[in-house]
Amino acid sequence: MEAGIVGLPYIGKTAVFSALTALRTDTGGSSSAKPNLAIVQIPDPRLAAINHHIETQKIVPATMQLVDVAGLVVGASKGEGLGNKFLAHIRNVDAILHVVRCFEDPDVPHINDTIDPIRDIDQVETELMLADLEVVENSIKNAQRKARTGEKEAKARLELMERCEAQLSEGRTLRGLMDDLNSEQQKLLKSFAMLSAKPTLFVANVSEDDLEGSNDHVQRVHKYATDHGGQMVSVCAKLEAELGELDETERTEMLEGLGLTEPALHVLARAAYHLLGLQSFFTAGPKEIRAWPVAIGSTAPQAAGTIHTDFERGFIRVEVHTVANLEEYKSEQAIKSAGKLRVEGKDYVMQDGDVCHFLFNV
Ligand SMILES: Nc1nc2c(ncn2[C@@H]2O[C@H](COP(=O)(O)OP(=O)(O)OP(=O)(O)O)[C@@H](O)[C@H]2O)c(=O)[nH]1
Ligand SMILES: [Mg+2]
Repeated sequence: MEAGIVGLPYIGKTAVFSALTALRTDTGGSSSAKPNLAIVQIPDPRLAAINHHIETQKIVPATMQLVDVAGLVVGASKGEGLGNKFLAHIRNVDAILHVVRCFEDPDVPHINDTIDPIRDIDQVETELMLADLEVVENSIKNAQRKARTGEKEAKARLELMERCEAQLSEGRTLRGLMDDLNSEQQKLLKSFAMLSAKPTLFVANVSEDDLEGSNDHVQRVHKYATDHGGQMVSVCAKLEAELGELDETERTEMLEGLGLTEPALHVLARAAYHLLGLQSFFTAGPKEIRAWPVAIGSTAPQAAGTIHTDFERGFIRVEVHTVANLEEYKSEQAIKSAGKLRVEGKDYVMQDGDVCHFLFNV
């Protein structure tokens, strides 16, 4: 699973990417077509909470893959700039982090000269929708041909594509259509990898003097996100980059000085993880305490399969408790003695934060 950072040129995408990956990538306004790829760790306070009661040699957080796509220019859907190449990068991601410039800084030029996040969002989303419209129109032609021969599957495809065409013609993203579709149609639409259908998180890149995001620009992005089937997180990429340079103690001091409990970046990383439809379960032992990513709604055998494919095949049962159980009873032995250790079978649907011991036979 992979999230992609998307937005207009020079609005802080690489700054957000670098901060998230703690890489010191040079942010000199690259706009190259080669995307930057990185693995991002998902900060999770529950790992330390587990470690408070279970000693271990190492702690391994969950991760997700992140791509820094170069800036999208107006006309990309018609091949402007490195248009089609950019759009192809976006097509491959499972979710979009749409960075929007909300900070004022006369030293940093803006491609549209003024700061207006809604205009910027509109320009980017229009390119995505135009690219989708092209796919939709071609698919309609194709499906019409096949439907004439009585192919049932083609009829369903035609009906869905016509709905997509209507939605896009009204200037609305396919994201907004998802909820109105039945599960079969959703699955079909996903198979087309439409750009404007991808789950989207708007990342408002705010000024250092407006960390709460109370200024007008941020409020407008928030409203837009709510009205257009997206979510929003605000971060100050510049400040996050500075925080990343500090050691643990200095960072805590700086955050306290700002009245924050954790970097906004942590909030962003977790939001992106959820946007990808992922949640974590834990394994904990003397060798390692580890968070594992698993798709929301996965069963216990599928979760076991993320550790090792053999574990899925040979799954017998899983013993489960929670971080809250551990905090109350202080040890896994005590949880068991209190009768709170659950034993679940192959139909068990994993819950976020389950601490697991899998039993399997290979
Ligand atoms: N004041 C201020 N400047 C920022 C902030 N975020 C980024 N910048 C500056 O804005 C400029 C562009 O930032 P980048 O991160 O390279 O922007 P980008 O969107 O990746 O640009 P392209 O890859 O060229 O499309 C750099 O000079 C950054 O230092 C911020 O939060 N505040
Ligand atoms: Mg960049």
